[in-house]
Amino acid sequence: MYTQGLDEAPGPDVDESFDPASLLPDDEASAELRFQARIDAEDRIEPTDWMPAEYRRTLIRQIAQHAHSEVIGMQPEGNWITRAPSLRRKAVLIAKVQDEAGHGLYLYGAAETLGVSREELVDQLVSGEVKYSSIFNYPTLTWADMGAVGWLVDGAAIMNQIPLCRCSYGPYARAMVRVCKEESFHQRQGYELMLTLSRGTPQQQAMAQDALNRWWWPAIMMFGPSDADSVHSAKTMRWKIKRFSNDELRQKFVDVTVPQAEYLGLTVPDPDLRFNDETGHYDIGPIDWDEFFAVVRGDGPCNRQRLATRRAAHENGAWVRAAAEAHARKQQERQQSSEPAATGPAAAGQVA
Ligand code: BYC
Repeated sequence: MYTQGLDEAPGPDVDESFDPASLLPDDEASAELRFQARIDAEDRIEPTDWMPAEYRRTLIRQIAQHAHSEVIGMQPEGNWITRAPSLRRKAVLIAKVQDEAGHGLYLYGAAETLGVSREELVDQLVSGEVKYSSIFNYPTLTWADMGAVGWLVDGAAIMNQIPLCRCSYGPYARAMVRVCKEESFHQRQGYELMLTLSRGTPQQQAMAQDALNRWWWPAIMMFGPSDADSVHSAKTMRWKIKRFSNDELRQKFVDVTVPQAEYLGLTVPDPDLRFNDETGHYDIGPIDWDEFFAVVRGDGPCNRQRLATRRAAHENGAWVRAAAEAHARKQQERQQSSEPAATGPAAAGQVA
């Protein structure tokens, strides 16, 4: 509560020489200063270290949203496993979807180190209280979408997540290393699929173009609201959870992806897209923020379906969780009953 004043970057009418930490009780203020000094020195914060309550809350929010995104993110692709056009494509897609499940698990594990339980987080997801990435509320209509999702969605994810490998919170940063390696495989398989289609028949080329047309703007929006509207960026960047702002990452993504589209012989669906010689970056047309916020609010094309599917999977899996718990209990009981009774000097000492 005392730390709320530290949450926001100073507005134009704020005296910037004012130190909000001066409002905190002495020991808490100095703990905050020491904490920020560790962050500034690129030290890693570990679960047992002191941290401001707001840092903990922010990490739980971001890591949980990330975990939920991975879990919900299995649906648009899982939808195509039975319709993959060859055994090789099916095996690759199954592996990718399994990877997303694994990412969700590492991330729930990382969130648990902050004192929240996985059950609590999962309950928040299935009750629809919390967010997951907007991108997974769009439908995958054709096989080409498997290429576009891998190329663009995993491509955007990598751009966002590579800097998270240097996040100030140790368990999140370490989880991101493996996640990024796997995302890199996902991006390449998506691009290779797009390349195959774009070197194929006119119908296959048209499918690839149609998929790019539908996934380009949602992928651009994945990076979140513009910096001006990003409520969390100022503090997460000060705490080195985020290393780049939403707009910076979006620009990096555009700059690497446009030449990839050109190599495929596909057209990015943005009539305003231009390379700007002065800045050395691509300029893009206006983003439809009304669409973004509608999807984030729950009114995207597939929000209700995604959540209903997740909820049903959770309910249908209740017996598996109950069986796993019963098995763990039995094993524990067996272990306890087979442990030799304590004897000898140590036990004698305990009794004494
Ligand atoms: N969709 O202040 P801001 C994946 C929310 S998984 C929905 O800029 P922040 C993958 C934001 O949460 C992809 N909501 O927030 C998986 C906040 O709402 P709350 C997910 C969004 O946190 C399977 C509000 O808008 N990746 O890649 O500083 C297969 C204001 O935003 C979105 C991660 O989660 C969105 N797109 O920045 C393939 C990475 N954007 O919480 C791929 C980790 C923003 O105040 N997360 N919001 O109610 C992050 O890096 C950051 O959380 C974000 C947002 C850049 C996403």
